[in-house]
Amino acid sequence: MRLRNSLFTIIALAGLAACGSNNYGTGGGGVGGGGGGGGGGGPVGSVTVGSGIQFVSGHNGTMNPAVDTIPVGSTATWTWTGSLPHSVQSVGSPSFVSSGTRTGSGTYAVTFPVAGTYQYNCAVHGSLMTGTIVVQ
Ligand SMILES: [Cu+2]
Repeated sequence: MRLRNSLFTIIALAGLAACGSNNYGTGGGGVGGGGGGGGGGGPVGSVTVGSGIQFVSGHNGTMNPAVDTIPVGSTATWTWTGSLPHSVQSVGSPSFVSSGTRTGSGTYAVTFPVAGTYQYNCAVHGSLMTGTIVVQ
């Protein structure tokens, strides 16, 4: 009887130790997972045109190429800033309707009803200034 009791105690303690170890591991993993989200934090599909020679994703901060992933059927919106002339010019296939060249301010919006990877640049600055909209 006495032996049986102490055996039980040892098993119970071993179980507690394992449990503590598991909790510690889980906590560490949670902290590590928090590092993933860098960037602008704005809505998906919002892109700044300028102020220099650049497209900048308002969502994740990527530039030249500014890369945004949006759901099928949603809209990408480009907003002009700065004093240089720029445009949003679809290149390659699949394509979308390009904007005109404009300077300083204003917006251009395109709705993407079909999935695909849409590449664009600026008609003024060409391959110096690029972006990609991934529709999925
Ligand atoms: Cu440009």
